[in-house]
Amino acid sequence: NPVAATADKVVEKVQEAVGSGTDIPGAPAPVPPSVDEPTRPTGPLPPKPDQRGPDTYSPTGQATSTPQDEVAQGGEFLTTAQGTRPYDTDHSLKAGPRGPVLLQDHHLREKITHFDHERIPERVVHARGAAAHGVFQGYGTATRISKATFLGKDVETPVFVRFSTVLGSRGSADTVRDTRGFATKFYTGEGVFDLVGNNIPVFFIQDAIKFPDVVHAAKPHPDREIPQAQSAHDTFWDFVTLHTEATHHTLWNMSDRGIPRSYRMMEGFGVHTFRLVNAEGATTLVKWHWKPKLGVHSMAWEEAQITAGVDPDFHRRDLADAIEAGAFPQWELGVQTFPDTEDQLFEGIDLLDPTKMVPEELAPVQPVGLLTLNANPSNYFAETEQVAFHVGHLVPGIDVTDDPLLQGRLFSYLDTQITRLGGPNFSQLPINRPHAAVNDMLRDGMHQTAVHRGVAPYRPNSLDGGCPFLAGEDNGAYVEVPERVPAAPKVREAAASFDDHYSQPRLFWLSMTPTEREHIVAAYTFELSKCWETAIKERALKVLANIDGGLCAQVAAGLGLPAPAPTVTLADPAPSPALSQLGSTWPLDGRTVGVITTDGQDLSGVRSVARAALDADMVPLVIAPAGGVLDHDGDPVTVQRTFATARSTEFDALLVTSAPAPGADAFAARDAKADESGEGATGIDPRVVLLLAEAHRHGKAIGAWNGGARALEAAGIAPGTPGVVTADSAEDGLRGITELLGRHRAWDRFDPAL
Ligand code: HDE
Repeated sequence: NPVAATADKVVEKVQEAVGSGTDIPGAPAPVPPSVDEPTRPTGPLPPKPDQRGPDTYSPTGQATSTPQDEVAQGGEFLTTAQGTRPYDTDHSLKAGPRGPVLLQDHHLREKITHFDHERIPERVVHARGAAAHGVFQGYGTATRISKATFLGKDVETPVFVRFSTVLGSRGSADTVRDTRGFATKFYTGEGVFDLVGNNIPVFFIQDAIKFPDVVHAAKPHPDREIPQAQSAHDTFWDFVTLHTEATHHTLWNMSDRGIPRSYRMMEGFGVHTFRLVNAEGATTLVKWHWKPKLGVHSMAWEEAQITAGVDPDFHRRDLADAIEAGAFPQWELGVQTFPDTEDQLFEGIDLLDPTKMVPEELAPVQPVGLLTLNANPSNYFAETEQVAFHVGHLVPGIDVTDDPLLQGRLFSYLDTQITRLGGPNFSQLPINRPHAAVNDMLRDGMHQTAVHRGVAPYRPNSLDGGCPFLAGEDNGAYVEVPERVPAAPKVREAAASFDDHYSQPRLFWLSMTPTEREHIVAAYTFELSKCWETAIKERALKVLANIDGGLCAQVAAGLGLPAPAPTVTLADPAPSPALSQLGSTWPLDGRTVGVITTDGQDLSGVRSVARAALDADMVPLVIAPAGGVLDHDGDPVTVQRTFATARSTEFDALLVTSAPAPGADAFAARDAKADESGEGATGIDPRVVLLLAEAHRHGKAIGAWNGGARALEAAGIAPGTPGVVTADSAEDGLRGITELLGRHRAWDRFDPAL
């Protein structure tokens, strides 16, 4: 009887799963439950008005008072969302094993329904991000200008920092040419302060009302939804050439700043001017800066493009790996300070215009604290995805200015979370909860998780003791600076000082080294070549002519179009050397050194460079033909990358010992063929040749020892090329490339076309 057989199977399953019978027909006699069902509350109910639920215990031993986030994964058995233990989660409840699924299967419906709603809308911009926890330590140097207690000397404040690209959707690649977000949530004792900045100190537009327009233009075309995470398309260039205030930000995007090497090697900027207020009520205007301890570094454009394909999570992985390895990234927070004058100009620069920066040579960045990222999130969705930043999250001592872009942002960030996080209670999500005590009168709403007490959420009231009470300044109240608002007609206009769209782009251009300028020319040429409409390219050239004739002429040559004459003539501003990324040396922490070897080679050299690189806080990765371990000398060396998985873009430097000799691997046959034809026989694995050739093209440090020079030769790398070291031992090879690594690349060897 097949039905009876099935019933027996079900019983078996139940026995297997729960270990004891239930009232299923045919099941063995029930074993008494391990915990007695309570028949009545164990203690008296607490009296009103407390109204707390009884402190009972459940039969599974869970205390009902345990906070929900702790019980989410409590207990050893799988349960439904209601805490009931299903005996099977792999089969729907059916009328027989081949029969229809029953509507009564709550477990099935709950599981599928929850899954159907697992995704929330991605951020409308900055959708792709990576984040980390950390700590901010105040130096106390800012107390003169701000009463914010987290800036006080040695005050330690927990932080959560989210880095992001702007244009791409959540699954897009990290290494695209784009602005990067740098948003920091400080959980201060006085409430949450969010510093929601970017890695570029200026913005595309001067008024928030244009934000939907610039984003519509920069996002993929609405008909076919391409290109993803790119600015190299018609609508972007149409917008930025018709709104010439975007010229400055676009120039930064086309520079190396648009393709950072790592989130750890990026500056951050608050962009707008903020107003700080000290204990005496005196105000100072400031611009926020994050300065990375590792310096500012970028990828080469070709590297960024290759990486977007071979490792789209490159920046995310880089950040997480560094933190996991204990190489905690650090930034100094600094401020440029300006007197809070009525005109809010500094050296003729309008401090309310977010398309302008103030050169550091005119207003030095003064350090006020240190940020250290020291822990990775435990759950991407709960933390990185659900974190909600807002420029309006301010603490006493920090206030805003009338920058029209900032003013619009003060509305937008709260508004967007209501759609994205499904209601107004997102600040109750664990990652968004302030560490300061919260006692608001906000009630109810979607996803309310607080069980508010009392009957009078208004004040004053005579029923709940009049609480909560209002703080005065003495108790840390946030009091807006009573800034005087100019008596002026209501207009939809910008100040005349906002009309200068070219002097700062020219300043940036003049501050670049020749190599950096070559990269900018190449980037404009690439992006504009991707545009379809000639009229847009021609308009872009007109904009470039106003920045610099040489820049315009070179891009025009690349596009095959005539270079127009400038329409604006400007006196040359003094360059700001601080804007250039080249010319300094930086710590080597976290730099990746690939050590290319094969079994049978100098393993003791490999071991010794790996150890030396680790000791110097670098990351050595052994690259060999196949995975596993190399152990011909009895002391095994673990292989981290194979010739198939290694790509040059992952490495800041390469060291190579003798690569496979002819006949030693699968490529011997190919070489043999090449031998017959008398061409191209090298005996070197072509993947090693590619690794070395790419690293060489991208100006990376390369060292060879123990016959490794043959591999260099196969890759067409001439001995004595700048940044290439041939050494007698592995240790000498490492020493040779270390000095170069601090300067990031062998710039004199760098191919400008990349
Ligand atoms: Fe944003 N921006 N933005 N932005 N922004 C958002 O908020 C907006 C601007 C920045 O990691 C959104 O929660 C307007 C400048 C970062 O979660 C949204 C304007 C700067 C992040 C929004 C700007 C930024 C955002 C989308 C023009 C640098 C990611 C999702 C007035 C100073 C934060 C969200 C994170 C995110 C609006 C311009 C930085 C829609 C209206 C300038 C780093 O609210």
